[in-house]
Amino acid sequence: MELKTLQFTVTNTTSGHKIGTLQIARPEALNALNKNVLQDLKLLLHDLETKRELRALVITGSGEKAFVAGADIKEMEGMSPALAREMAHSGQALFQRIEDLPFPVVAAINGFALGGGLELALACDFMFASTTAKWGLPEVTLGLIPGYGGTQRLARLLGRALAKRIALSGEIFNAQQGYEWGLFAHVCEPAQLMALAMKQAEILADRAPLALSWVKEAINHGGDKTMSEGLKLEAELFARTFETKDRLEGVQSFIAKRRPNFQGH
Ligand code: DAK
Repeated sequence: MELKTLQFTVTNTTSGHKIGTLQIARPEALNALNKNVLQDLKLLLHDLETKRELRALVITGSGEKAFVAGADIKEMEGMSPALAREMAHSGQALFQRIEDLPFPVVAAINGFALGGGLELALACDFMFASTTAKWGLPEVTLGLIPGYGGTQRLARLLGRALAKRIALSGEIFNAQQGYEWGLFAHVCEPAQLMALAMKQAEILADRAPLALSWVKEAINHGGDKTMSEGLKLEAELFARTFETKDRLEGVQSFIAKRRPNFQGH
């Protein structure tokens, strides 16, 4: 698989699990999401979904200035409404596949995360940010609205009032504001960001993989249901853990006072 706009590497943790690092690699355009990046993301996702060997993934941007400075504005100039609709549907489907990956995905925000860049981060499970992070949904300053799921995910994550404050103003916010609003799980110095995100990924990689995938499913899909439907989904997934070998391994390792070794079945 040849990726022109992404750097993807797999490393083994000290426990022998595989974690991936994905860097959006168009530093000359502050990693803006053009057609090539979206195409490469599609290829990579297909590979990740079919191989299913990763236990966690960290997504970041190349260079020191940006995570992703948005969808590529230069590609939008002559776009027809029909093409824009098609792009929105295919981009949304792509980001949904990121959200639905069966392992945790951490976004490491190393600078600008604007528009489509923030939307990409919102499809991840949570975000670590460096003090240099600058984030927001400036689409309205261009006469656009977010088209890759931003209005929906941000409102679900922070509530409607904050989502409107952010998406209607088009303002650019700093890392501290993101932390105070609960968007960023952690803020650190730029030099520490990748090491901390990788350490977090390593911790996640030691957890029971099926349990992680079902926590994601319960939170991501339960949140769109009524409380009673959400609880039903949780009970169903909880019961499913009792069909797994990892559930036995977890309980037995606790009783034997040793570290569990989860295999993902
Ligand atoms: N697209 C294309 N190129 C970009 C870019 C972007 N979003 N952001 C930066 N670049 C390019 C710049 O044009 C410049 O290229 P050259 O001029 O050197 O060729 C290079 O990256 C370096 O940027 P600057 O020289 O501007 O760097 P500064 O440090 O001075 O400024 C900045 C950094 C982030 C403040 C500035 O670059 C900026 O304002 N960038 C645009 C940020 C922005 O508005 N992002 C949101 C874009 S709207 C859709 C779905 C979703 C969306 C749209 C459509 N459909 C389904 C159709 C989402 C829309 C968005 O994301």
